[in-house]
Amino acid sequence: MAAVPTKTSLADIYPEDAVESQTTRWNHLISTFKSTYGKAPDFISRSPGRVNIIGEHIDYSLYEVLPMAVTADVLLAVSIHPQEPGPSTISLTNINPQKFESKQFDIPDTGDVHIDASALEWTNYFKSGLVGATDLLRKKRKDFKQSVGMDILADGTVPSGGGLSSSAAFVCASALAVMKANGEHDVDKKALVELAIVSERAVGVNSGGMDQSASVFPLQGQALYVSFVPQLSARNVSFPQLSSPLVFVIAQSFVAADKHTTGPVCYNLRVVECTLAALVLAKIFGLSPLKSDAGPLGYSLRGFHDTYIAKHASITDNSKTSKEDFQSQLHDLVGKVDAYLPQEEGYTRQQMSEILGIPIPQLEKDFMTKFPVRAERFKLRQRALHVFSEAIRVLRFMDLLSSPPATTPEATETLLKDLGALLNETQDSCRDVYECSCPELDELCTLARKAGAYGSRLTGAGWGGCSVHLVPEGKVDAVKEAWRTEYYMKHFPHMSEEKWKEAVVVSKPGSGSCVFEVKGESV
Ligand code: NG1
Repeated sequence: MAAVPTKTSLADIYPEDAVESQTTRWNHLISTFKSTYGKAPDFISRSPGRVNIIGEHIDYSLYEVLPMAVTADVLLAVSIHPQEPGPSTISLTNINPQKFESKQFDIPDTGDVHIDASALEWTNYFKSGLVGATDLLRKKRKDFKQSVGMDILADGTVPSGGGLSSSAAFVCASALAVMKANGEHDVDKKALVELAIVSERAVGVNSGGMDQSASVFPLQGQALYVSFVPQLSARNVSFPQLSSPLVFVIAQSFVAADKHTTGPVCYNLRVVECTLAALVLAKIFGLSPLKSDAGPLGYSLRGFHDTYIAKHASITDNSKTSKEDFQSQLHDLVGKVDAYLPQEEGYTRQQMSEILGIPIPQLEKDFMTKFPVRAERFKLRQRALHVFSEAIRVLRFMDLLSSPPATTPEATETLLKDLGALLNETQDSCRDVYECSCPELDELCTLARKAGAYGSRLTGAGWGGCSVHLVPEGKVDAVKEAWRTEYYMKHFPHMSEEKWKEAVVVSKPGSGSCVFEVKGESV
């Protein structure tokens, strides 16, 4: 079991060039805590945002993804109340109280907390971490009922709706804070990730599992290969040591992508489409009833894939299949989708009901009620094509990262170009097949490539938010300049210096969640 580490130095948390500015920020958090609550915090729980390098919109179909943690994070400074009978009180304030209003609520002595998912409250993310951690503590300790009370001051630098997964960072930091405040000193990373995935679904998003994994697991300087089959697991991945290093630049589109309001036509609809694609394919290939799995609605394209292979190739545990064979299975599935799900215009409820032999009301109840969707047609063909081809790209990207080290400048250039080409293919597929890009993200990608990026694509859910670019070290400034003059100045002519700093970040892989024991007045 790997436990969430307890750190005592910021140098163990952030890349070298960020330590100075982070020290100022952390000390400001501690002094604001003192002026707000009249005492010092007992500890700070931290969880970072992430950028997904490759593997977009396939985590909820249970295919592997490759994100990395970023420096931007959520910090929760916490002081624990002594345990007393009766309700316990949670006070939540934010370092930015104008934007995030202070709140207080009681946890009744039953220990159960209600979350109103219809209200867009920042404190809901804390509550969802609290509910998840309470459940876990109840499973661990028979006599555990109710969390202790806490005073909390939050400071988040992951832009919300910016595609860097601020919500997962907040939920993970919250759940970790609750565990720690209730006396858990060695919080298992995997248990924390699993509870954060379930918790985030309580706030109305049918989340995959990539973000929570990328927030909790990473070791500094490494990306993370996350697998969901046969169970959630993650492996830290080092980038190859090259004469010119891999530099990822993140650029905000500043188009807010609010998953909660757009869920019924964007994110949650994609989850429904992928789930139904799995069921329809299973039916077409005589594999019904498909065994239920860890997909958010109980079935996944990976579940269909493994079942198909079990039947046609007699492979009972496909997670042990070699990467080469797995890729050729995926190529075969791309061909099958092309031939057997021909309807470019999508499938109506009536058509899916006929294929599956499930009455429409049942179909709606099983797959469109928990997370409601608004759609007349469901694009099963396109969604399945994207998922299988994106799963192939992740494997090809991993192959390139682990290929024998490039020793000459020419070989390095070829490797970087090949990696970039895969990012570009992902962008094309997200834009044209999965339909999760937007004109602004496309524009950022086009500008970056013109200015010399090897590869450019949206990252995260899309429909706005963030983009990620693999850029030659010597061309970072040229790419930034192209965006500044041709994107940001055009779309946001009055952009402040501060916003500009937020807009573009050169990101090194950062470290995952940790607890920091506060001793004294500063860090
Ligand atoms: P964002 O919206 O960027 O945090 C979402 C999902 C991920 C994954 C990506 C698309 C949540 C919390 N996160 O990420 O699990 O599906 O979209 O690859 O729902």
